[in-house]
Amino acid sequence: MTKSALQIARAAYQPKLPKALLGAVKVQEGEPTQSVADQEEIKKLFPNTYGMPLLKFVEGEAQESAPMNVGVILSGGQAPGGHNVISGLFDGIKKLNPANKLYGFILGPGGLVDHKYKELTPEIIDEYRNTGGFDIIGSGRTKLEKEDQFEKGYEILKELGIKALVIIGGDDSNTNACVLAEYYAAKNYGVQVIGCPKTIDGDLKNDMIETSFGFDTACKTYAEVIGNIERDCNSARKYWHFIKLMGRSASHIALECALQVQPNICIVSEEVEAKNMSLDDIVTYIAQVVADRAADGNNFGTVLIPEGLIEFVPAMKRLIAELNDFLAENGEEFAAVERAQQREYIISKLTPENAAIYASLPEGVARQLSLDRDPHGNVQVSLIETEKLLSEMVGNKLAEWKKEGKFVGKFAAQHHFFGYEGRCAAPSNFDADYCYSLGFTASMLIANGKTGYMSSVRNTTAPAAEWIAGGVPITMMMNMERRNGELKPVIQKALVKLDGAPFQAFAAARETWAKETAYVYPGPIQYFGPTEVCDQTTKTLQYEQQK
Ligand code: FBP
Repeated sequence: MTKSALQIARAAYQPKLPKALLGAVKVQEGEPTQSVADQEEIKKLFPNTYGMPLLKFVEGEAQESAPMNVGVILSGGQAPGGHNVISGLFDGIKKLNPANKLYGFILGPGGLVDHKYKELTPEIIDEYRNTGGFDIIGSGRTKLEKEDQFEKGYEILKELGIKALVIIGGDDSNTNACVLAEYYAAKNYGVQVIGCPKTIDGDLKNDMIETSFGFDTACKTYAEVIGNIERDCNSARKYWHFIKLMGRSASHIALECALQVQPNICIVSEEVEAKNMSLDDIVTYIAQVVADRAADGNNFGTVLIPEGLIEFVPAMKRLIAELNDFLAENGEEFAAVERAQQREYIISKLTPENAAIYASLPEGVARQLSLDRDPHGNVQVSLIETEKLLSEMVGNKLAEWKKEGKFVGKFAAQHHFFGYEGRCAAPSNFDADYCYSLGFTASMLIANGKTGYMSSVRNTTAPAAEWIAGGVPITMMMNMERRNGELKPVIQKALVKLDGAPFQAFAAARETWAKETAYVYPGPIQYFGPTEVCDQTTKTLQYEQQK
């Protein structure tokens, strides 16, 4: 297979590990833990895995370790560094005993249920060290949540003599990992389950999990390209660039990119919700910045928009909910209405508040809201081209203001959506080191007989040697939430905190960034060179840890 020069050189990179993991390791137990909320309910649901202590690995004495087989699953959206979690896990178990074997389940959790797997040999692992992507075994979004799936999985785990399963995934996959850990513990099956925190969205984090892997590389990749756009924008001085950024719920990616590139505008969904802003409030805010810059002779700028925005606009949320219900009941009648009449038909059926909002939407978006539905009958919000929706509405508002003499400039927009471009980038040094350490730590949790834990590596703004490796009981991160009409134990999703240091830093600077052209051009991720260029963490982590 032909490889790029970078791929060849990067294969030889030896990821850095916390000092405590370099030699023999022993586990130090901390205080027992509690779930973040709803302690009584969660304790009842997880009698075998609730309340376990926090764990930390420290230097210890070398010990014999009996041979064991381990399984690994990649779950959900790709995130840079997944291959390094697997290579760290592989090296960790081989160090314990060279006879240990690692099996990868193919195409996500579905591979466990359908008994599709492959043994990961040293040759396979070496092909994938420090590379992006999840293609070593593939990923998938099958949810592991039913007893018959757990039993099907157990059949193959037993057949392969697998003692522990590592599930690399986001909040939902780790919730399911915890339920599986509890189930196997209750049944005395002797299979441990360990989770690893993955998602570019950055919304799986808490006091003990400082960041999910992949967030660092994905944001740096987007920030590079946004910086390039900013430079183009500042050179040609004729376009407003509307840039949508992945992150299906939380706005961490948009916020981190804003901190890196200092755009003229960044919308943060969590703020929109907290301030009960309408779509028109957002459009007016953007249009005002455009008008103010135009008054200074600057008919150009950049706007960052988080992917999940629409669902955080309270009025849009209500509209979407009514549309979902209405079309679920009246889908056939709607389908029979002539295409040209469909918009009017819907307007006539909605409550006045929602009808007014629906009527104000550009044709394309209104159509998307009434047509594109997922198999559960819900609108596919991620398909809505929010960047086009906003620029069109801003354009309309500016045209009105022009007539009133409130806008004197020109407005021409370009649109971008950055998501898939960053999810499989070659991991930055941070993600390469962090992921390798997470995988290695998972092997230590397994060796110490632990189950229901998430691998944790902390103190991540310090040099890797000073990182703290350990384990966090997954039940500690849980609370009860309503899902599909039922109360369920789930890991609490971490949204952007409006009183947190990253948002506060952004809020303090945004007025200046709006008016002035204060762009920062981060350039591409550097894999070789001085540590201050190659090993820097995200701004989010730096602000959160105030370094
Ligand atoms: P995970 O939460 O599974 O890590 O996936 C995150 C994500 O990349 C979102 O940012 C995005 O909305 C979604 O996946 C896209 O999903 P798909 O890969 O199914 O198109």
